Amino acid sequence: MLIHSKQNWEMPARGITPESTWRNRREVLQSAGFGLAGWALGGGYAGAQQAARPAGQGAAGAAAWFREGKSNPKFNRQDISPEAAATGFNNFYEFSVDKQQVKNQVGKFQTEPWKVEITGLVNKPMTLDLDDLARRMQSEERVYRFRCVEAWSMVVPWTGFPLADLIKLVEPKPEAAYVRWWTASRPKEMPGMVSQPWYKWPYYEGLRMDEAMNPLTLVATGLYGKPLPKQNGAPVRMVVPWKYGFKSIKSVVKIEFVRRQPATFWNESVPAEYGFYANVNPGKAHPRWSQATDKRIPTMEVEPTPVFNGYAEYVAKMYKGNEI
Ligand SMILES: Nc1nc2c(c(=O)[nH]1)N[C@H]1C(S)=C(S)[C@@H](COP(=O)(O)O)O[C@H]1N2
Ligand SMILES: [Mo]
Repeated sequence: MLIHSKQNWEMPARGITPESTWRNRREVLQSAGFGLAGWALGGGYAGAQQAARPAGQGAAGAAAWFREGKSNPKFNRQDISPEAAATGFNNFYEFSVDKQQVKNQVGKFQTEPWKVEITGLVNKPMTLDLDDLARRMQSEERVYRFRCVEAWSMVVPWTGFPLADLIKLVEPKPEAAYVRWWTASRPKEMPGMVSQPWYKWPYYEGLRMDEAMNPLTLVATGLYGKPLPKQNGAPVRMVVPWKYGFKSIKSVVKIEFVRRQPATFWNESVPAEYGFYANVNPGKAHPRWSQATDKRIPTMEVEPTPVFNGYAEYVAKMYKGNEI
């Protein structure tokens, strides 16, 4: 992200999978009502998904705990990125800094069984496994724009539930003002931890309590109607769509409610370049590049970056304007 001057987000044309390859054959066959034109014009994923699978029915071959959830029409879009882009072009430094290699380095990563410990300033600390999460939380599908600080973007259909629902379950104490979380630390399964010992592993992130409670903040367990692939942060990750992608921590094992603003991985590594808040702001350049536009993966089409990544109506009221 910061050490390499070469912009490795430049995805070579040969790395782009044609739509016909990534599209699931079963979905194609079953979505007779959705012709090729529908796919090409956008909306193909959601449309075919609805036609192919009644709501609530799991994707074929999915993990037993996984519940797909209904599409939330409030958070839907027609410009969903190809699945192969979202699952083949990843930032997950525990495995590799090469975005197109992450998916080839996750083979040893054991994501089931999995436990998430919730601790700190709460009345009901608890440890939940994937079945508990699926049983106690109501999942839905939301299509969010995703904006990396490196000036690329995607549009991704996540399956998940609002973090606020989980927070209500554990009953934070009044003095809990921030939430922090950690990624699993498994050097034997995560080759990037070993090859890059200079980073402050394990990866850690956090939010202010009102940000964590914001209805947009999602705990994701799936994407494209299936359980999260390992390279996207299986089995459970955060998605904070109005902030730069590095706030959306992957493969979370621990959540803690605390009094003070927690340190975060990238802010502690390079404070001048990556803030705690990291709200998407096209008007504020990164020290080394403009944030005014971004490139959509995989077409590399340049688009203006919207304020708060397009979610100002939900989040602008939380800020005074001096948070970075
Ligand atoms: N544990 C962990 N979480 C992480 C990262 C990481 O390196 N390690 N990278 C972040 C960054 S910089 C981005 S852009 C997103 C990428 O998510 P994606 O691969 O699902 O698109 O994950 C974020 N979460
Ligand atoms: Mo990122």
